[in-house]
Order: sequence, then structure tokens, then C-alpha cells
Amino acid sequence: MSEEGKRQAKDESTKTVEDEMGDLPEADIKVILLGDSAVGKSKLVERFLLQDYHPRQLSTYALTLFRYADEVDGQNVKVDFWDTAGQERFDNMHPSYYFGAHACILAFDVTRKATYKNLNKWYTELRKYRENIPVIVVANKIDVDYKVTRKSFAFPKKKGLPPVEYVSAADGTNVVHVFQSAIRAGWKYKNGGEKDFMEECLDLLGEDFGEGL
Ligand SMILES: Nc1nc2c(ncn2[C@@H]2O[C@H](COP(=O)(O)OP(=O)(O)OP(=O)(O)O)[C@@H](O)[C@H]2O)c(=O)[nH]1
Ligand SMILES: [Mg+2]
Repeated sequence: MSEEGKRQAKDESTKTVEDEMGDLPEADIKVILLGDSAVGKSKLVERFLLQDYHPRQLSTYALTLFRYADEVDGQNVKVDFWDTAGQERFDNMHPSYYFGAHACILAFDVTRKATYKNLNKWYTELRKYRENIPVIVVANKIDVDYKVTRKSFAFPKKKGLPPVEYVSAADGTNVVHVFQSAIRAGWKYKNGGEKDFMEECLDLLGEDFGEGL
């Protein structure tokens, strides 16, 4: 299958969650994006799926579901990325957003400290519904000032997660790597390997817990 053929983005922003579940065969892996409004969740998933970036000011109004076909361990795997607006107008996400998720990409914006502080709120809510799924914390918009990658962010370590991944939806830094890691971690979780998540992530990310992380 061609690269184009493998990628299908299905904008379902005007439909309800139930509609969405109704018109697509169930995915093998569900990966959700979480984080405050305007941290770049939509741009990250668009960048991964299309390898392209079109700066736009549009916010997500409800929910966008992106279907992606991948191959993991020699098997064809259907992956759904769920993207939503992180706006405060939704006090809490609808539980169906979390339902059945196998992995989460939790994003903040390095140019806005409040978005980092709010990680805790998102994480706490996520864990109410999905106690053990793998979570990858991403620091987005590093293109604004690459010096930020020298900074260490304590949040993931406090929660027993792998270190922050520094990404840019604008120039693509680390985007494919993070999404591929999320798919693989989700697959492993689904197949009963969740206890090895840390190990798996560190392997995938080729990193170690260094000083200050
Ligand atoms: N410089 C820079 N800007 C970015 C990057 N990623 C996103 N943006 C910009 O940040 C703004 C918000 O991006 P979105 O992807 O819409 O953010 P979101 O998290 O999906 O926001 P909501 O849908 O409201 O929850 C847009 O103006 C993007 O162009 C990045 O990596 N670098
Ligand atoms: Mg969005």
C-alpha cells in the first residue's frame, strides 16, 4: 500500500463520539492526546500523519479522530488518534474520550508555563479512567527557543514516567519518534506488557535517566 494510502484522516468534528464509533471498524490501538488549549495537539497529530505543517489559528471545536494504519511486530495495526480541544470550557473530558485508550500523549507548550502546571490536572483526570496506560509527556514548540531542551522538567519523573520528549510540530523534531513510541507502547500495553512500559520506553527512546531528569 502506498504511503498516501496508509494515511487517512477523518475529520469528525461535527459528530458525536457515538457516531464516530459507528462508522469505522474498531481500531486495534487508541491513542489519545491531552493537554491545554493551543499547546499544539492538533498540529502534532497533523504533522505525524501528513508530515506537513500549516500554521493556522483554528481551534478544535470538539473531537477529531484520525485513523492510521501501521505495522507492529509484522502485524497490520489500525490506530486511532483522538484529538480534542483542551479548552477550559470543558471542565472535564467526557469519559468516552478515555474509554479504551491504550496510550496517551500529554502535551504542554514550552512558551507558556501554565500549560506545564496544568499537566497535573490532565494526568489526574486521565488516571481516574485509565490507571496504567503508558503516557508520553511532550514539550512542544521547542523551535521557538531550542535552549529549552537543556532544561529538565520534573513532572514525568514525579509520576514515574519516562523523561519529557522535546518536540516541534512546526519543524517536525521528534514528532514521528514520539508517535511511533506511543503506538508501540500502546500495542505492548494492550498485549499485557504494561508492567514493562518504562523499560520499553527507555529502549525506544534510547535514553537513560540522567542527572537532573
Ligand atoms: N512555533 C510553534 N507553534 C506551534 C507549534 N505547534 C503548534 N503551534 C501553534 O500553536 C497554535 C495552537 O496549535 P493547535 O495545534 O491548534 O493547538 P491545540 O492544542 O490543538 O489547541 P485546541 O484544539 O484549542 O485544544 C497554532 O497557532 C499553531 O500554529 C510548534 O511546534 N511551534
Ligand atoms: Mg486542537
